[in-house]
Amino acid sequence: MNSIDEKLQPILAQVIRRNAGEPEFHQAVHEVLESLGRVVAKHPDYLEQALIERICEPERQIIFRIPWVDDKGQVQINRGFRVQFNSALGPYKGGMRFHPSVNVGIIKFLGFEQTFKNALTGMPIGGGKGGSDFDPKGRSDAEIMRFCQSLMTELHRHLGEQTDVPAGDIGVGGREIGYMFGQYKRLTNRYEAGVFTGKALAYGGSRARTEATGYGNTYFVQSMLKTRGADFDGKKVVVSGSGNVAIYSIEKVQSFGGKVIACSDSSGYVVDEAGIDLALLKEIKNVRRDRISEYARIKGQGVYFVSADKGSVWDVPCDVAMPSATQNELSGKDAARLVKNGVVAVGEGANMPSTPEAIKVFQDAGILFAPGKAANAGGVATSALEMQQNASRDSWTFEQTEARLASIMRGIHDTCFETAEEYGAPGNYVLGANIAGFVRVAEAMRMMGVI
Ligand code: NDP
Ligand code: 2IT
Repeated sequence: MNSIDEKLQPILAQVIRRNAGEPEFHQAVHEVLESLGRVVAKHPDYLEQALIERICEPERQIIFRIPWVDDKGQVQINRGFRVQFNSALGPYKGGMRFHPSVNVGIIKFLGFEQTFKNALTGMPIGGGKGGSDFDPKGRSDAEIMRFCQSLMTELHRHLGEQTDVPAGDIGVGGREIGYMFGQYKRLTNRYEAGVFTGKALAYGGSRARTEATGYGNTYFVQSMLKTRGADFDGKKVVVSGSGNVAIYSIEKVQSFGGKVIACSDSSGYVVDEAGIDLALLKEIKNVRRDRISEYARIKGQGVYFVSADKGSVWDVPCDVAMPSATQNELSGKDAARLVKNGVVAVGEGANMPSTPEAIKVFQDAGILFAPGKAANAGGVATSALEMQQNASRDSWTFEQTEARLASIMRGIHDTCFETAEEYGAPGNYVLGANIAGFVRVAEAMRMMGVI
């Protein structure tokens, strides 16, 4: 791990003291503070005005009870969260995650990262994140609907198209957004389309939003490869996960001539040297909502499944790795194996999927490494385009929307690349993303006084 400038160490100590038992949040703050030593050397006023301390403290944290009745008539209780992290650049913006592992520390790390990510997009959006420890696996449609309605019965009072605009994340896709938006509309008696993004096209969604995160990460990796005169053509790619981000990364990589040979879910991974059959994967995951082992069972000969207790998808040799499942899914050991097997680029589709040890291994080996807050920003950037279409009561074509996404991703790549050079760390996209994102938020806050 790189060290933190001694002027910034008390800030980390304070964050750890104030947010005890929240290791993911500490990890996310640690990484950003590592990058900021070079900034405070140039701008001591950021320290004098306590801008870094202020950015590390969420503006508001909401924790609430979600009671609901399951199909057997039993009362279930979950916990809901919304962390409204920073509104210097616009309304709080960020997804909702439904997963049993969700707790306040995880939502806080995600909201913190989101603040810088959203700043990097150049769009007028602040940072926030929410979710629940609800586990959607095995739940009926009716249960999902009742849960979403109960959640929104509390959360609606904290939202608004100018206040806080949620979207999807792990366990939250079009179906859940529909139920949450429907209940919001009912409770407020307002058709406020811009209060949610990731909506279906039928009621104010944007074309290309579903695809945007995976497509965006692929565009980012393409830009990184280009700095070394390379491209995706003929490259072997491994993508972890098989959810929204993974599926649309696979789709775009394939369209660029890359061959995705493995993907996973929490139960294990599949390898298909002929290239993942995306139509089958979409059918298994989006229609049947089944496990990844089904892919190997249906494909048969030559395609195999390895369960999660027997190995990791990062055991599969590849040229490009795109971790697209969850935080800390790629360890230092995994990174060392990937490097040994000849990986040349890593693009983080998920939020904080590589551990600090893994990032160090990649950077020491001179691998092109794109941190999630830059590489997966295409999702939220397209959410901002959805808000723009809602505000103007307009609807753009797929081509027009994807062209905006592609140009935003190239812009983020170039900003990170150039910022790293300017601050004396050429090729370090982590440093470039952290500094460029931070400076945008800090400048806006400085101009607004002590807020
Ligand atoms: P989905 O729910 O669609 O898919 C998540 C995938 O990751 C599933 O294959 C899931 O497997 C796997 N996964 C989730 N948790 C774990 C875990 N603890 N261990 C192993 N595998 C796990 O979510 P998304 O594709 O939307 O999100 C994936 C990542 O991308 C997250 O980190 C999210 O924060 C990030 N992201 C998402 C954006 C979006 O627009 N959706 C935008 C930017 C980032 P299983 O089904 O077995 O649980
Ligand atoms: O992590 C993320 O950027 C998301 N889950 C998408 C957020 C959004 O508001 O579109």
